[in-house]
Amino acid sequence: MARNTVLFDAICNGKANVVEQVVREAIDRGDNVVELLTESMIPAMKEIGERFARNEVYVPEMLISARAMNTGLKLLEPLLAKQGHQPLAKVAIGTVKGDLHDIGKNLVAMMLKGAGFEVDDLGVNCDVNKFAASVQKGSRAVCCSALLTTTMPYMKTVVEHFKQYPDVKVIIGGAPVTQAYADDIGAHGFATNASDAVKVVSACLGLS
Ligand code: B1M
Repeated sequence: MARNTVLFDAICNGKANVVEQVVREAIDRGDNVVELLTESMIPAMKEIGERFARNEVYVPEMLISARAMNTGLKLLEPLLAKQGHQPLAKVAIGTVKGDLHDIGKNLVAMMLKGAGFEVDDLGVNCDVNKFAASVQKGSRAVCCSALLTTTMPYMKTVVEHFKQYPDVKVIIGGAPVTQAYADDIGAHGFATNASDAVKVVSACLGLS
């Protein structure tokens, strides 16, 4: 599928009403929603980040783009999440302490739900106690998201904590995170994007 430039521009310019209209029309036409995400919506967030890095836009513009993106994601969520099946396993997901970015984390949560996992979404700014409480309630994997180089090191705190529970797998991801970093801190897995996260979580839990 080619890029939907109206959708791409609407997210970049923070036009939530246009995003809503275009996404609804795409759903009604039966367009491939995963391609809509990967070809138009995610690249728009990348573009806004590049503009921010070049000082062409500032935090308020990033925020309204994020709101526009979330408007589209809410419409896509029911299509990405299958209904009525037995969960494969319960997993916790959260953006780590100090970090408020949640779009990527939300996407990973949606794809995990769509693949049949029961997802305990802990939100943003999660400290290790939040992840631990979810494990006490049955989560077998802990998925950590970080978008800032300053919050990424908190993932090591999470990994260290769960070393005492060898059955609990810690899987990490987010724009600044790499496989080398995951290896360095001893995480069980690293995923580059939401569909990769499904594969990595499944593999770590012995489900694939
Ligand atoms: Co912020 N921000 N931001 N921001 N922001 C970045 C991350 C930045 C790269 C922009 C830039 O400079 N180019 C930069 C970080 C630089 C760095 O750390 N070196 C930055 C900065 C500096 C900041 C502030 C410090 C700005 C300020 O206040 N001066 C501030 C920090 C606030 C805080 O968290 N404490 C801040 C604030 C914000 C907003 C609130 C305005 C807003 C977030 C709104 C929200 O999330 N609700 C925002 C946004 C929107 C961005 C950018 C533009 C877009 C992020 C995004 O949603 N990407 C971002 C630029 C960029 O990333 N290029 C930027 C789309 C999303 C689908 O991708 O999150 O990477 P991503 O998720 C992917 C994968 O990474 C992976 O799968 C996802 C789907 O494919 N993945 C996982 C993610 N989590 C995973 C977990 C897993 C597995 C895979 O677990 C297993």
